[in-house]
Amino acid sequence: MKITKVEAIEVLDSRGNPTIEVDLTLEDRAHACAMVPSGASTGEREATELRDEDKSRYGGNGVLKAVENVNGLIAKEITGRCFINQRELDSLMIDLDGTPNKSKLGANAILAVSMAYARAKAISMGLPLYQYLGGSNAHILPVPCMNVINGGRHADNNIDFQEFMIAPHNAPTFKEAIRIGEEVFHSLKSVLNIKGYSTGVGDEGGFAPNLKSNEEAVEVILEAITKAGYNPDTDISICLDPATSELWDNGKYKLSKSTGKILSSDEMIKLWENWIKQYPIVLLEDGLAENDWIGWQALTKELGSKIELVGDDLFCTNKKILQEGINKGVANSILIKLNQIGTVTETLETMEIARNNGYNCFVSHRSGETVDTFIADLTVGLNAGHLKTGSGCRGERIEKFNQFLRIEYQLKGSSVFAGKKTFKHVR
Ligand code: 2PG
Ligand code: MG
Repeated sequence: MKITKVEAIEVLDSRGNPTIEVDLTLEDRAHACAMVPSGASTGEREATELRDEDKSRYGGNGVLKAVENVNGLIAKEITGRCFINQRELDSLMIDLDGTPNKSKLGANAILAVSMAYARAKAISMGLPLYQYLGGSNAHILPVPCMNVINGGRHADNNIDFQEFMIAPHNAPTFKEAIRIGEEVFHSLKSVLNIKGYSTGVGDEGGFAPNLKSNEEAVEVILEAITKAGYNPDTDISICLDPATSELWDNGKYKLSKSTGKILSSDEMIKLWENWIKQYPIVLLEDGLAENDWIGWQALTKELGSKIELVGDDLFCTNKKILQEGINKGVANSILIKLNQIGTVTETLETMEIARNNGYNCFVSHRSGETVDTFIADLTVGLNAGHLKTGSGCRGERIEKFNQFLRIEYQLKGSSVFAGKKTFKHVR
């Protein structure tokens, strides 16, 4: 099936920053769009998000160059051509770019084409996107890890750690899990209200109050869970993404938004050990910084048999970096973000390597999102079992939950809700 048309325009993401949307049509008129998201706390080794750097537009954040790369070079190479599969198209774009981090054409340009092609092909083949991506065994609906308190780079408050998530795992279906999650989200709003805290939300839809300490963020969540009528741990666990690469300063961790304390790598590990003893935490993402590999080895030795340790900035969805981590005994799970690597094919390859080595795949949105729901289909397609895609509000986050509700409905009785066993080493 030939590609007959590919066209990009500049649109906006959830922070009001420009991003790219691609429209792609196949010979049989199958037609699809895709939009790419954008991060704030990005890993150093992520593929390049091409921005115009023209200060007269959007403070330099325009993506007209990326748009032009699609409408010019990429369109010229792929229009009128027939690709055997996703892999062939993605490889062509990787070669066309020719740089190790997609800095010539931009990972945003390449990924938008890659995703739009996947969608159009699925339509052309008469398959739902999750089946196109994962095959006929795609059937697991994930535990939605909902980021109900935002801190770090995602909120202007005094919390150092970026994400405090609830994982409603004790439910028969996704539909029930999301109901429970939303009930706790609303319960948390009233808990914060009663305490006189702000209930304004951060970039990912979680509340962003000023609190007495980082610990208090977990404590108000546990109170909200209980008040909503559920049990912390047996019904709902806690997942964290402190995004500690953002705290890393001269080989130490600086808690500058709260106390200003400076912690060594060992002290940071101790902090997590204590938190895990105290609270029902099942997953810790980027518990140490992307450049603290020695620390990561120690962290994995200490806690790797107790909880899921996810590498986000650490691995950047990059198969080579992941392999390095596997060889060095670092982490036991990887965060999956399509735009960290820049094509659908490379994302699937990284997930395969993770799987083959006993690592979990935790699928993720970005803090700057769009209403594109590709990651929902990716999560079900690859039976990844869990994902994070924001809190209980904000349209760009909720749209992913709605896509899961649609998929669960379509799969009728043949779907399975992942539940608590999806997390590694649950207690
Ligand atoms: C993260 C992400 C998504 P950002 O650190 O995991 O929550 O944040 O998109 O800003 O990198
Ligand atoms: Mg992260």
